[in-house]
Amino acid sequence: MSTKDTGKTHHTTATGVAVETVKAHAGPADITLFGGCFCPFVQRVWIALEYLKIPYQVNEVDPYKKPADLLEVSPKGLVPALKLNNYNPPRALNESTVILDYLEELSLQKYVEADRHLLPELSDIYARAQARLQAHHINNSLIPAFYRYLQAQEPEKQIQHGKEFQDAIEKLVGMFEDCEKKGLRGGLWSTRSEKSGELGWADVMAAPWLFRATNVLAHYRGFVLPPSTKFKAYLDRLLSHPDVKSTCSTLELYLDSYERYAVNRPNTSQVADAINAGRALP
Ligand SMILES: N[C@@H](CCC(=O)N[C@@H](CS)C(=O)NCC(=O)O)C(=O)O
Repeated sequence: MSTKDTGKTHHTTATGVAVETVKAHAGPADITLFGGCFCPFVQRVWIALEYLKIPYQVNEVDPYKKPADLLEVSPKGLVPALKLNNYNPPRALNESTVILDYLEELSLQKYVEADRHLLPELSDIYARAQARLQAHHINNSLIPAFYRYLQAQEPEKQIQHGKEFQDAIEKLVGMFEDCEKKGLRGGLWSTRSEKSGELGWADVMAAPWLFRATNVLAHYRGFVLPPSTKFKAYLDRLLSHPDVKSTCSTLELYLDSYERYAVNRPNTSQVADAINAGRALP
Protein backbone atom coordinates (compact mmCIF):
# COMPACT_ATOMS: atom_id res chain seq x y z
CA MET A 1 0.00 0.00 0.00
CA SER A 2 1.43 3.40 -0.84
CA THR A 3 0.45 6.47 1.10
CA LYS A 4 0.37 10.01 -0.21
CA ASP A 5 2.30 12.52 1.87
CA THR A 6 -0.24 15.23 2.62
CA GLY A 7 2.06 16.95 5.10
CA LYS A 8 0.03 16.03 8.19
CA THR A 9 1.99 15.88 11.39
CA HIS A 10 1.75 14.95 15.05
CA HIS A 11 -0.85 16.58 17.26
CA THR A 12 0.34 18.34 20.38
CA THR A 13 -2.83 18.20 22.47
CA ALA A 14 -4.99 15.24 23.32
CA THR A 15 -8.48 14.81 21.89
CA GLY A 16 -11.55 12.76 22.81
CA VAL A 17 -11.62 10.91 26.13
CA ALA A 18 -7.93 11.67 26.75
CA VAL A 19 -8.66 15.42 27.01
CA GLU A 20 -10.88 14.75 30.01
CA THR A 21 -8.04 12.82 31.64
CA VAL A 22 -5.60 15.66 30.93
CA LYS A 23 -8.07 18.14 32.47
CA ALA A 24 -8.57 15.94 35.52
CA HIS A 25 -4.80 16.03 36.08
CA ALA A 26 -4.12 19.71 35.52
CA GLY A 27 -3.41 20.58 39.16
CA PRO A 28 -0.06 20.30 40.96
CA ALA A 29 0.96 16.84 42.19
CA ASP A 30 4.10 15.08 43.45
CA ILE A 31 4.69 13.69 39.96
CA THR A 32 4.57 15.61 36.68
CA LEU A 33 4.24 13.50 33.54
CA PHE A 34 5.87 15.11 30.51
CA GLY A 35 3.96 13.60 27.64
CA GLY A 36 2.78 13.90 24.08
CA CYS A 37 -0.71 12.63 23.31
CA PHE A 38 0.26 10.64 20.18
CA CYS A 39 3.21 8.85 21.78
CA PRO A 40 2.82 5.15 22.62
CA PHE A 41 5.76 5.18 25.07
CA VAL A 42 3.93 7.93 26.97
CA GLN A 43 0.67 6.05 26.80
CA ARG A 44 2.06 3.01 28.63
CA VAL A 45 3.21 5.22 31.51
CA TRP A 46 -0.07 7.10 31.47
CA ILE A 47 -2.08 3.86 31.66
CA ALA A 48 0.07 2.72 34.61
CA LEU A 49 -0.46 6.02 36.49
CA GLU A 50 -4.22 5.70 36.01
CA TYR A 51 -4.37 2.02 36.91
CA LEU A 52 -2.11 2.24 39.96
CA LYS A 53 -4.06 5.32 41.13
CA ILE A 54 -0.91 7.37 41.61
CA PRO A 55 -1.58 11.14 41.74
CA TYR A 56 0.07 13.05 38.87
CA GLN A 57 -0.08 16.20 36.81
CA VAL A 58 0.10 16.13 33.01
CA ASN A 59 2.35 18.52 31.12
CA GLU A 60 1.73 18.11 27.39
CA VAL A 61 4.93 19.00 25.54
CA ASP A 62 6.09 18.71 21.94
CA PRO A 63 9.11 16.38 22.10
CA TYR A 64 10.27 17.46 18.63
CA LYS A 65 10.58 21.08 19.78
CA LYS A 66 12.59 20.01 22.86
CA PRO A 67 11.51 22.75 25.28
CA ALA A 68 14.01 23.52 28.07
CA ASP A 69 11.79 22.06 30.81
CA LEU A 70 11.69 18.72 28.92
CA LEU A 71 15.47 18.63 28.41
CA GLU A 72 15.88 19.19 32.14
CA VAL A 73 14.11 15.91 32.89
CA SER A 74 14.97 13.89 29.76
CA PRO A 75 18.51 14.25 28.35
CA LYS A 76 17.59 13.11 24.80
CA GLY A 77 14.44 15.23 24.88
CA LEU A 78 12.24 12.14 24.59
CA VAL A 79 8.85 11.71 26.19
CA PRO A 80 7.76 10.24 28.55
CA ALA A 81 9.64 11.76 31.45
CA LEU A 82 8.71 12.35 35.05
CA LYS A 83 9.55 15.25 37.31
CA LEU A 84 9.43 14.20 40.95
CA ASN A 85 8.36 17.39 42.71
CA ASN A 86 8.50 16.06 46.26
CA TYR A 87 12.30 16.27 46.25
CA ASN A 88 14.19 19.49 46.76
CA PRO A 89 15.51 20.14 44.17
CA PRO A 90 13.05 18.08 42.08
CA ARG A 91 14.36 14.85 40.55
CA ALA A 92 13.86 13.49 37.06
CA LEU A 93 13.27 10.15 35.40
CA ASN A 94 12.96 9.07 31.79
CA GLU A 95 12.67 5.85 29.69
CA SER A 96 9.19 4.36 29.72
CA THR A 97 10.23 0.90 30.96
CA VAL A 98 12.31 2.35 33.81
CA ILE A 99 9.44 4.67 34.71
CA LEU A 100 7.09 1.68 34.82
CA ASP A 101 9.46 -0.11 37.23
CA TYR A 102 9.54 3.00 39.38
CA LEU A 103 5.75 3.38 39.42
CA GLU A 104 5.23 -0.28 40.29
CA GLU A 105 7.65 0.06 43.22
CA LEU A 106 6.09 3.35 44.27
CA SER A 107 2.66 1.70 44.36
CA LEU A 108 4.07 -1.01 46.66
CA GLN A 109 5.70 1.51 48.99
CA LYS A 110 3.49 4.55 49.02
CA TYR A 111 0.08 3.84 47.49
CA VAL A 112 -0.52 0.61 49.34
CA GLU A 113 -4.17 1.37 50.02
CA ALA A 114 -4.99 1.29 46.29
CA ASP A 115 -3.71 -2.32 46.32
CA ARG A 116 -3.01 -2.24 42.60
CA HIS A 117 0.00 -3.89 41.00
CA LEU A 118 1.01 -4.71 37.47
CA LEU A 119 3.50 -7.46 38.28
CA PRO A 120 2.51 -10.67 40.11
CA GLU A 121 2.99 -10.80 43.91
CA LEU A 122 6.54 -10.33 45.21
CA SER A 123 6.54 -13.91 46.50
CA ASP A 124 5.98 -15.38 43.02
CA ILE A 125 9.35 -14.60 41.53
CA TYR A 126 8.89 -17.01 38.61
CA ALA A 127 5.61 -15.40 37.54
CA ARG A 128 7.31 -11.98 37.79
CA ALA A 129 10.17 -13.24 35.62
CA GLN A 130 7.66 -14.52 33.02
CA ALA A 131 5.94 -11.12 32.92
CA ARG A 132 9.35 -9.51 32.35
CA LEU A 133 10.12 -12.04 29.62
CA GLN A 134 6.92 -11.01 27.85
CA ALA A 135 7.92 -7.36 28.20
CA HIS A 136 11.35 -8.18 26.79
CA HIS A 137 9.70 -9.72 23.72
CA ILE A 138 7.40 -6.72 23.32
CA ASN A 139 10.27 -4.24 23.53
CA ASN A 140 12.78 -6.15 21.44
CA SER A 141 10.60 -7.74 18.76
CA LEU A 142 7.02 -6.50 18.64
CA ILE A 143 7.70 -2.75 18.82
CA PRO A 144 10.59 -2.65 16.29
CA ALA A 145 8.48 -4.83 13.93
CA PHE A 146 5.61 -2.32 14.26
CA TYR A 147 7.81 0.56 13.06
CA ARG A 148 9.58 -1.48 10.34
CA TYR A 149 6.16 -2.43 8.97
CA LEU A 150 4.77 1.10 9.11
CA GLN A 151 7.87 2.71 7.59
CA ALA A 152 8.36 0.12 4.82
CA GLN A 153 7.61 1.66 1.43
CA GLU A 154 8.15 -1.21 -1.05
CA PRO A 155 5.26 -3.71 -1.22
CA GLU A 156 7.51 -6.74 -0.64
CA LYS A 157 9.05 -5.13 2.46
CA GLN A 158 5.59 -4.31 3.75
CA ILE A 159 4.60 -7.97 3.36
CA GLN A 160 7.81 -9.16 5.04
CA HIS A 161 7.59 -6.77 8.00
CA GLY A 162 3.83 -7.24 8.30
CA LYS A 163 4.49 -10.93 8.73
CA GLU A 164 7.16 -10.21 11.36
CA PHE A 165 4.69 -8.05 13.28
CA GLN A 166 2.02 -10.74 13.04
CA ASP A 167 4.53 -13.38 14.22
CA ALA A 168 5.50 -11.17 17.17
CA ILE A 169 1.84 -10.97 18.23
CA GLU A 170 1.46 -14.71 17.89
CA LYS A 171 4.57 -15.29 19.98
CA LEU A 172 3.18 -13.02 22.69
CA VAL A 173 -0.08 -14.97 22.62
CA GLY A 174 1.94 -18.18 23.01
CA MET A 175 3.67 -16.72 26.06
CA PHE A 176 0.33 -15.68 27.58
CA GLU A 177 -1.10 -19.15 26.99
CA ASP A 178 1.93 -20.81 28.51
CA CYS A 179 1.58 -18.71 31.69
CA GLU A 180 -2.12 -19.47 31.88
CA LYS A 181 -1.43 -23.21 31.60
CA LYS A 182 1.07 -22.94 34.42
CA GLY A 183 -1.49 -21.06 36.53
CA LEU A 184 0.67 -17.94 36.76
CA ARG A 185 -0.89 -14.50 37.08
CA GLY A 186 -0.76 -13.07 33.61
CA GLY A 187 -2.89 -9.94 33.43
CA LEU A 188 -5.94 -9.51 31.24
CA TRP A 189 -5.30 -12.60 29.13
CA SER A 190 -6.24 -14.98 31.92
CA THR A 191 -9.88 -15.75 32.49
CA ARG A 192 -9.36 -14.97 36.17
CA SER A 193 -8.73 -11.33 35.27
CA GLU A 194 -11.63 -11.13 32.84
CA LYS A 195 -14.02 -10.18 35.61
CA SER A 196 -11.70 -8.29 37.93
CA GLY A 197 -10.19 -6.21 35.10
CA GLU A 198 -6.69 -6.80 36.50
CA LEU A 199 -4.17 -5.30 34.12
CA GLY A 200 -0.78 -6.99 33.95
CA TRP A 201 2.76 -5.87 33.13
CA ALA A 202 2.71 -7.07 29.51
CA ASP A 203 -0.77 -5.63 28.94
CA VAL A 204 0.48 -2.15 29.75
CA MET A 205 3.76 -2.63 27.86
CA ALA A 206 1.99 -3.68 24.64
CA ALA A 207 -1.39 -1.89 24.73
CA PRO A 208 -0.34 1.31 22.91
CA TRP A 209 1.07 -0.59 19.89
CA LEU A 210 -1.76 -3.13 19.77
CA PHE A 211 -4.14 -0.15 19.80
CA ARG A 212 -2.20 1.53 16.98
CA ALA A 213 -2.28 -1.77 15.06
CA THR A 214 -6.10 -1.52 15.05
CA ASN A 215 -6.14 2.05 13.75
CA VAL A 216 -2.80 3.25 12.29
CA LEU A 217 -1.65 -0.08 10.79
CA ALA A 218 -5.17 -0.97 9.66
CA HIS A 219 -5.48 2.38 7.89
CA TYR A 220 -2.01 2.74 6.36
CA ARG A 221 -1.12 -0.93 5.78
CA GLY A 222 -4.48 -2.70 5.63
CA PHE A 223 -3.32 -4.74 8.61
CA VAL A 224 -5.68 -7.46 9.76
CA LEU A 225 -5.16 -8.89 13.24
CA PRO A 226 -4.49 -12.61 13.76
CA PRO A 227 -7.73 -14.57 13.30
CA SER A 228 -7.66 -16.17 16.79
CA THR A 229 -10.96 -15.36 18.47
CA LYS A 230 -9.29 -15.62 21.86
CA PHE A 231 -6.83 -12.90 20.88
CA LYS A 232 -9.65 -10.75 19.55
CA ALA A 233 -11.54 -11.12 22.82
CA TYR A 234 -8.36 -10.22 24.74
CA LEU A 235 -7.78 -7.15 22.60
CA ASP A 236 -11.39 -6.03 23.09
CA ARG A 237 -10.97 -6.37 26.86
CA LEU A 238 -7.66 -4.52 26.76
CA LEU A 239 -8.78 -1.63 24.58
CA SER A 240 -12.07 -1.20 26.44
CA HIS A 241 -10.37 -1.28 29.86
CA PRO A 242 -11.24 2.05 31.54
CA ASP A 243 -7.60 2.91 32.29
CA VAL A 244 -6.60 2.28 28.69
CA LYS A 245 -9.60 4.08 27.21
CA SER A 246 -9.07 7.14 29.39
CA THR A 247 -5.69 7.70 27.68
CA CYS A 248 -6.97 7.32 24.11
CA SER A 249 -7.56 10.24 21.77
CA THR A 250 -9.73 10.17 18.65
CA LEU A 251 -8.85 8.27 15.47
CA GLU A 252 -7.95 11.40 13.53
CA LEU A 253 -5.19 12.29 15.99
CA TYR A 254 -3.43 8.96 15.41
CA LEU A 255 -3.90 8.92 11.63
CA ASP A 256 -2.55 12.47 11.32
CA SER A 257 0.31 11.87 13.75
CA TYR A 258 1.49 8.70 11.99
CA GLU A 259 1.39 9.88 8.39
CA ARG A 260 5.07 10.86 8.86
CA TYR A 261 5.94 7.24 9.61
CA ALA A 262 3.69 5.76 6.93
CA VAL A 263 5.43 7.78 4.17
CA ASN A 264 8.80 7.44 5.92
CA ARG A 265 9.22 11.22 5.81
CA PRO A 266 12.88 12.21 6.46
CA ASN A 267 13.70 13.47 9.96
CA THR A 268 10.47 12.13 11.43
CA SER A 269 11.87 11.13 14.81
CA GLN A 270 14.71 9.41 16.63
CA VAL A 271 12.71 6.16 16.51
CA ALA A 272 12.15 6.43 12.73
CA ASP A 273 15.83 7.26 12.13
CA ALA A 274 16.93 4.24 14.19
CA ILE A 275 14.63 1.94 12.18
CA ASN A 276 15.93 3.32 8.87
CA ALA A 277 19.54 2.91 10.02
CA GLY A 278 18.94 -0.60 11.41
CA ARG A 279 19.95 0.59 14.90
CA ALA A 280 18.34 -0.26 18.24
CA LEU A 281 15.49 2.10 19.20
CA PRO A 282 16.43 5.12 21.35
N1 LIG B 1 13.01 4.55 24.75
C1 LIG B 1 12.14 5.67 24.97
C2 LIG B 1 11.50 6.11 23.66
C3 LIG B 1 10.60 7.34 23.79
C4 LIG B 1 10.34 8.01 22.44
O1 LIG B 1 10.94 7.65 21.42
N2 LIG B 1 9.45 9.02 22.45
C5 LIG B 1 9.22 9.78 21.22
C6 LIG B 1 7.75 10.12 21.01
S1 LIG B 1 6.81 8.66 20.64
C7 LIG B 1 9.94 11.12 21.31
O2 LIG B 1 9.99 11.72 22.36
N3 LIG B 1 10.51 11.57 20.18
C8 LIG B 1 11.23 12.80 20.07
C9 LIG B 1 12.33 12.70 19.05
O3 LIG B 1 12.34 11.76 18.25
O4 LIG B 1 13.18 13.60 19.05
C10 LIG B 1 11.10 5.27 26.03
O5 LIG B 1 10.79 4.08 26.11
O6 LIG B 1 10.65 6.13 26.79
